[in-house]
Amino acid sequence: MIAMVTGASSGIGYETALMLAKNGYNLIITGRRMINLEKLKFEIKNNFKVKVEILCFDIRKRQETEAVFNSLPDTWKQIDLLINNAGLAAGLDFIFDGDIDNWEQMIDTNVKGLLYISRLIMPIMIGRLKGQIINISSIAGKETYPKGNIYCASKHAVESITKAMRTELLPYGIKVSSVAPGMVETEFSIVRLGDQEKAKEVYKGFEPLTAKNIAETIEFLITRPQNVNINEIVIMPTAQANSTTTFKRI
Ligand code: NDP
Ligand code: 8X3
Repeated sequence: MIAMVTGASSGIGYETALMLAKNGYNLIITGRRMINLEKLKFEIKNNFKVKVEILCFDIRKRQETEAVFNSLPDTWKQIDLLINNAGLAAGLDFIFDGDIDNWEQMIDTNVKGLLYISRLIMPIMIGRLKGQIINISSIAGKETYPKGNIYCASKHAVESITKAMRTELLPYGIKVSSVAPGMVETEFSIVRLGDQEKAKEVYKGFEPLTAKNIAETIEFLITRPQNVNINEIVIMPTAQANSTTTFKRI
């Protein structure tokens, strides 16, 4: 069995790759930071008897994405499980005040990048009449909160694309799900705010989700019997009711 995890160089993707290795999947791990991907490969190789292939590329770049994927040997292209995880939030500003470069980065990564990689892999799954795709959405794909605007829009798009994939891949026996977490402490807020200290403040006074919590949720999805598909899961920290209501003890 072969799984591809996009955005495996940190956070949810990193932990998901470890969980999949534990479940016996040979892995294609992707991201832009080669050093992190090498570290993950080393950790997997030290702990599990599975093969690991690194694909280092920027998912926003369509031609680069296609060329890197096409460079894989045919055996590696027979992907059973695709975890569309690579993504980010850039900035936290009102829409009337927003940084258009940030908007482009979020749309290009979270929406277009997810589509580029899926477009390469879906025909292979269709040809084999099997496969599973799990798209990492967010509570931001279910709700829209102030200053979340374009990030929320990009994750609403992920929700919509997930539903389209599930409908269109139905005749081919391919399972499609989305996982929509609330706040998970990863590099997410460091990337969003561009500042380690400000990022720490986001998780102060309550216990956020961990990347491992999300990997375990994905493990539940991939271990259901063949006749069962979980369409979507919303997973929140116990202290977070929705995108704007978090109970903090500070
Ligand atoms: P991290 O910042 O820790 O990880 C993000 C991953 O995405 C990294 O591996 C990064 O790799 C990759 N990535 C980002 N941009 C690109 C790009 N242009 N090309 C290739 N890879 C890219 O954050 P999380 O683990 O938290 O985020 C993973 C997913 O989970 C995202 O889709 C995020 O929106 C979603 N999510 C996160 C939540 C949270 O609170 N943390 C909650 C809900 C959803 P590299 O930098 O090496 O390219
Ligand atoms: C990340 C969670 O609430 O910051 O998707 O949008 S949130």
